[in-house]
Amino acid sequence: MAVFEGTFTQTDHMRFAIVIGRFNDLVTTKLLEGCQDCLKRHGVNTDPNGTQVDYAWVPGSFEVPLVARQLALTNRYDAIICLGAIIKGQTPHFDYVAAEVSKGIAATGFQTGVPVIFGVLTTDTMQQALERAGIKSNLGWNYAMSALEMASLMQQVKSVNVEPHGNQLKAGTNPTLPVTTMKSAAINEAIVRDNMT
Ligand code: INI
Repeated sequence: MAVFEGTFTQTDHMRFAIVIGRFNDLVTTKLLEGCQDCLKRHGVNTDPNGTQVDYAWVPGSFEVPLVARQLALTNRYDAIICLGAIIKGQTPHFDYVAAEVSKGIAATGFQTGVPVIFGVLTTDTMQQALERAGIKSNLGWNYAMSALEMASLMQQVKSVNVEPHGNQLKAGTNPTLPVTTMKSAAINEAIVRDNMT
């Protein structure tokens, strides 16, 4: 059997997209700098005119998942890094934006099979955000590390051949559905049955 683990080398063939929210750009531009620094030091050419990294600026964090998804669907990228800064204000806006962004980013990864990195800071104050974007540390660096690791890991996992035995289909089951989907379909049917009785 095997152990799959991402590496941080052999990056010359990798392609990334970085989606950045302009809202609180004092913070997001710093996260972007941290991200670029990390990618560069791992051999990635971060020049927007180069062949390895594309950049997309959006108005705020709320718009990040939509653009990330569209980019993921192109099949052009090994990983997508989403950067934003959501800072608690006097209104409940923070909670709405934060909830939608985190769900949207997670869904984008699941739906497309492309690693999508959650690089959106959620803090109570601007001071806390700045501390995480360069004053104490720069989490932009960490987000880029996650992107490198996931890009490498997914390449390995995708290259695994499907075994003819193991998850074998039983006679009479729908061969067009993956086994996991079949299981959840069976669970859904059971829930519907239970609710009807
Ligand atoms: N966008 C952010 O990225 N961070 C915030 O803190 C924020 N707050 O608090 O309002 C924010 N709002 C804008 C939002 O992301 C959308 O751009 C806007 O609502 C238009 O859809």
